[in-house]
Amino acid sequence: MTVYTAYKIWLISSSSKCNCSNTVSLNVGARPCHLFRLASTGLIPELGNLISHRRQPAMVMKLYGMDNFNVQRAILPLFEVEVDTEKELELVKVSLFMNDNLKPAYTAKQPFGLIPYFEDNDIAIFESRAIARYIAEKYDGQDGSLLGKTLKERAAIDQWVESEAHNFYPPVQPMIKEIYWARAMNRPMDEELIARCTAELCKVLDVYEAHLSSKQGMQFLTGDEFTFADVMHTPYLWQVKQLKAELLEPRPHVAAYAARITARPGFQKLLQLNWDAAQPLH
Ligand SMILES: N[C@@H](CCC(=O)N[C@@H](CS)C(=O)NCC(=O)O)C(=O)O
Repeated sequence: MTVYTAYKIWLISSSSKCNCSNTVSLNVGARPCHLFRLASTGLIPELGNLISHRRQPAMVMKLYGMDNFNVQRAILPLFEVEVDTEKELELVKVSLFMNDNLKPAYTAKQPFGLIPYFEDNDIAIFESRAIARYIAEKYDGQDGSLLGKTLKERAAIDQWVESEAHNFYPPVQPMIKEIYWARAMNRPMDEELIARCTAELCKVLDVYEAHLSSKQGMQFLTGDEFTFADVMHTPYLWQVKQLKAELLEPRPHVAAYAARITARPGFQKLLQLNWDAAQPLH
């Protein structure tokens, strides 16, 4: 059974049409996809109206940022569910190199001065994981689900989502950041920081290696299906693969996992996102 064992939908017919009210009880283990399917039959016109906001790209979504891994994490779900990002996503460039993130026009939106920041009509969100979850929820069920179908699946997904934020990200982020900034500023790397982060990251990757090898043929973090937990890990694992491949070599299951998730068409398309064509920040 799914989390949603039943949806009880009160369809109040508009008084201009009739004075009655209809109660429709859907005992279908209903998830949003069931509602979409039912709506598409046209049997209950009011249902179509009720959920139409989830189907219509009333306005394009706006993503503020630049080519960056936290930014990638925020919108990878859009690419996984194959939203037409050329039509439905507008990019606004916030360059960290130009300190755009500290300009009042940006901090008025994102008070911590960090990228990314995201808008969808009247919904405005900062924090990449919150943005990603919003997108995954918005499109949940249209073409499968990144968020899991059962309570058990969702619990496992959430566990690995949290593991990314609290175990994987803390050592990997400063390490990758230091590599990029040292290159961009043409200065020597802080080797002590790199060594410290590498040592911490190795311990974390050992846990991932043990987990991914614990069941035969385990493709993704929670089993055979790519989920939101894998979305969370993709951009920084891609960086580890690119810049610190020697950390993956002794961990074959993590190496295969990293290869698998970063080869997905959605992520490969996301890597092509053209930030040069982004609008400037006003
Ligand atoms: N927890 C935030 C972190 C965002 C973050 O750290 N962004 C970095 C780029 S990777 C940033 O904007 N740094 C600007 C600065 O530190 O001034 C999120 O996930 O959105």
